[in-house]
Amino acid sequence: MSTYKLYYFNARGRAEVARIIFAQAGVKYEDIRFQKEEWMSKYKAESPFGRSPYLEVDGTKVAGSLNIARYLGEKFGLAGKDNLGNAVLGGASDYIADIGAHLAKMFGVSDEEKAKMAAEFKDKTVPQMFPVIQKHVKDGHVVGSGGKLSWVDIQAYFLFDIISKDFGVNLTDYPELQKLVDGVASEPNIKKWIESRPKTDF
Ligand SMILES: N[C@@H](CCC(=O)N[C@@H](CS)C(=O)NCC(=O)O)C(=O)O
Repeated sequence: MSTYKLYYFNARGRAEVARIIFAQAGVKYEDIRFQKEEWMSKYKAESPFGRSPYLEVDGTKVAGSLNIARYLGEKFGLAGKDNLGNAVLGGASDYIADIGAHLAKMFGVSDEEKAKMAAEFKDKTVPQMFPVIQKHVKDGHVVGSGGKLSWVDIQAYFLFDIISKDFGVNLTDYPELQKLVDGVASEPNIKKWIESRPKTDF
């Protein structure tokens, strides 16, 4: 049995998909959370590329939030139905990350600028990108897994849940995405984690 340590700020952010995967798989890990000061004075130098999150598996450090999610998904049976399925899922993951990149740009800008960017995201990006990703979701699962829960469903759930709650995007206009979000949120292990996880601003 491997030993896992996940390092990130005390936030959901880019580490939360990995945490939800651990919760779903019922696998124990150390959820190491630091403040900005500790990041700068200690963890940044210890991380593989000076960025977080990073995951330590039996002493080996792995970087990149989606790379970590894919590694854990494949290890814990939350992956594609075969190699080709993994590749199909990977393409959807990439596109979902492109949607998420629009939100990441809103960090650290003024409130006024953020409001402008959020309105543009809701009015332009969502109608452009949501119909495209929705075509790759069938019966509440991103295509590629053979109709079962995958790490990309969890990635999609995490992002679409934020978009609907914090950006006022009505997912009922995108029924497959709504079904995916509801399905992932109602997985018993995930539900338990969401109810019990540390409360943070983002
Ligand atoms: N592509 C990377 C991006 C990692 C990243 O930008 N992490 C930020 C936190 S969300 C970070 O480490 N910032 C602190 C720093 O660069 O010193 C990933 O997805 O893991």
